[in-house]
Amino acid sequence: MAAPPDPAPPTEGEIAALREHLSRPLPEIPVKYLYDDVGSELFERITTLSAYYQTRAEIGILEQRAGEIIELARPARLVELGSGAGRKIRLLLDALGPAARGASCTLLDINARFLQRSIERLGADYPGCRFRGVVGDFVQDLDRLGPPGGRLLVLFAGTLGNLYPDQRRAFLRRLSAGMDASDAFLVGLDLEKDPARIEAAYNDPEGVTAAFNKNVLSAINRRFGADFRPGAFAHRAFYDRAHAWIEMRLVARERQRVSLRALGMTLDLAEGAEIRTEISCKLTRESLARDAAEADLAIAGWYTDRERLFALALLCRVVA
Ligand code: AVJ
Repeated sequence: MAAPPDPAPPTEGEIAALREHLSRPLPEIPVKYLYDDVGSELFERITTLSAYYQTRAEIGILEQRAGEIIELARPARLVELGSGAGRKIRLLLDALGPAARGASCTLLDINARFLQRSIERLGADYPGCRFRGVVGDFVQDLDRLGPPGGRLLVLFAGTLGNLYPDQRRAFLRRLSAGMDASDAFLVGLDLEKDPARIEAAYNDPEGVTAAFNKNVLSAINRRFGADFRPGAFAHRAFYDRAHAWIEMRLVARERQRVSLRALGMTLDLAEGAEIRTEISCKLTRESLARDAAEADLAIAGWYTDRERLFALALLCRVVA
């Protein structure tokens, strides 16, 4: 299959959204720009770091409980949001067993190259299953996931936590509105815990998370004709107890002016000025149940690792 084309130039909507984010009292860069080719590779490296417990914990739960989850959901179709390298979906496909033959599996990811690679590899390893790739954003492109009925929708890795609480509730409402009684939603959640354990996972001594964070500036340079100097920024990640989220920021090491050609904008930053690049909310069963109820969803299955670091929740529509 031919290499995916270079991403199209930014749309007016993308330009307006970035301008709005960078113009906030605390300038921000939308989290999706962390996942260009370099960023997606760096995230794969993060998942192998000893301090980053989330991936190991989630895979451990899936290895133990995927059979139960499939038994409960009985899906004819799998739909994964933010599929990345496509490693975890394999554990669900394996749990489907012979039923994987003739099943269909749709993968949605913001990175076309990663998506194509996953589709090719999965297609080779699960010959009877029909794979389809959708390049898109899991928040905006829910309507491109096919009709309701018999689907297990999946969002792994704690990626739900990248949404602000109001965005999370809106996302769950929209997702639920597109589901019927035979659909289910499996979501991975990083759980609230000792802040020191969380902060260690985002401040690894290997410096991979710092590189992942700074790389977003190179991605913005390429996509929007900006002239950020990643070396002129320091990585910062800290736990915000009030909001129960970890936050990544970039701190200006010196006073600087950045021009963003595509936005027709310059950004003046004093030494020590910060740009927010990611939040990652940590949840509890109770906080998820509350948000789910608002979206006519209920927790039908709750699966955690022994240390209760991470959870997988199976949500189903509340049928009146
Ligand atoms: C893939 C969004 C779940 O928030 O933990 C890893 C991304 N950021 N290290 C997370 C991430 C910094 C990760 N998610």
